[in-house]
Amino acid sequence: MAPTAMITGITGQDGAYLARFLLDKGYQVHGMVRRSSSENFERIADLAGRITLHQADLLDQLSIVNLLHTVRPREVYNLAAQSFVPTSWLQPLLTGDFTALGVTRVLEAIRLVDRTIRFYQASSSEMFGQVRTEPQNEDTPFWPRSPYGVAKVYGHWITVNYRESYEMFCCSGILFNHESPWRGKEFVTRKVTDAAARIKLGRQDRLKLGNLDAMRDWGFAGDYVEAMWLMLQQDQPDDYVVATGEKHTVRELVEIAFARVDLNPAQYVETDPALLRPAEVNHLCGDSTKARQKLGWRPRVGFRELIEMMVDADLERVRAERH
Ligand code: NAP
Ligand code: F7E
Repeated sequence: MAPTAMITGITGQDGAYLARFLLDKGYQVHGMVRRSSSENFERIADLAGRITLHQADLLDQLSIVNLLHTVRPREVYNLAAQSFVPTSWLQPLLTGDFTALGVTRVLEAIRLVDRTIRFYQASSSEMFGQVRTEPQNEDTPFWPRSPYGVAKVYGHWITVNYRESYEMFCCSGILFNHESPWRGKEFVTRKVTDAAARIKLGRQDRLKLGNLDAMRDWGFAGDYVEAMWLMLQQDQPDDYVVATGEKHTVRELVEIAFARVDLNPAQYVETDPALLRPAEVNHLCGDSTKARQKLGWRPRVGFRELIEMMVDADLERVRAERH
């Protein structure tokens, strides 16, 4: 019989890639979506009929319990979160409720309904924050720099705790930044690739950015969802860093994106102090040796290829827009 998976956050970037990955593996895929007055299923629209969506909310314990009773999955991937770092300063309590306590609600539902369900938690390199050592691996101490990062540290440790307390199969994937043409437009990669496309096509004049010196270890989301799945196929649950091991500045990202459309960024890009963060994560670079050795995982798409893929997709999308 086909294995069944339940994805929270299926409408997000990673949910859309993971749903396709699991369908290709022969899974029955179920997704949890929250109620909204207007549907926002753009990333999974073409999967209609192949996946089953259910209304529930990370804020509502009973809805998650009922969902697991109905679906009875073998695997649960908890991808839902308030995931935008700047919003976490504007809405720190809501971020804590979704991104931290939401994890406990899913774990409690699993504990009540079926403790053999395998659980994946979407942890983040933002937990390392003000990094102590480089590159960061599973043993690097956490020093989160935003309410989002703090909430993810809670989510990570509660996942470890349910594994240790109840012998549940709980894994925490500490994923470094991963991007794609489906990345939300507020994140810096997509903001830049979308702007490069719009400026090239005469639909935008300027691009305002914050800290151009920030460095990130950017990979491709399509590669990273494979690591999530691999973690749940092992004999023992564990935690893994997933990263490329290369870091680049926001400035380099801008240069590659604008070069792709033959434009000089100096003519269009300006910095705006309003986009600087109250506390910045200046640089991150991951060491995914454990994932490479134990899971046999490796990233396939490099940084330049990723940014060029995103610019090309944005050019196509902007060209197709009516104006
Ligand atoms: P995303 O595009 O922002 O998607 C977030 C998802 O969470 C959306 O489907 C959203 O639904 C859902 N959600 C938010 N609040 C919810 C609630 N109260 N109840 C139910 N669903 C809710 O994020 P992503 O980039 O795919 O990331 C997936 C996960 O990995 C997140 O937990 C993120 O924090 C984590 N992560 C991401 C990265 C990265 O670089 N992408 C790196 C490390 C960790 P709506 O469509 O209704 O808003
Ligand atoms: O910022 C700098 C900004 O918002 C990256 C989330 O998926 O990855 C993501 O969090 C860097 C920061 O991602 C702008 O200051 C400069 O240093 O794309 P971002 P993030 O904050 O790293 C982690 C792993 C997650 O877990 C999160 O969910 O870019 N930056 N200028 C800017 N960033 C934005 N957004 N906008 C700018 O104008």
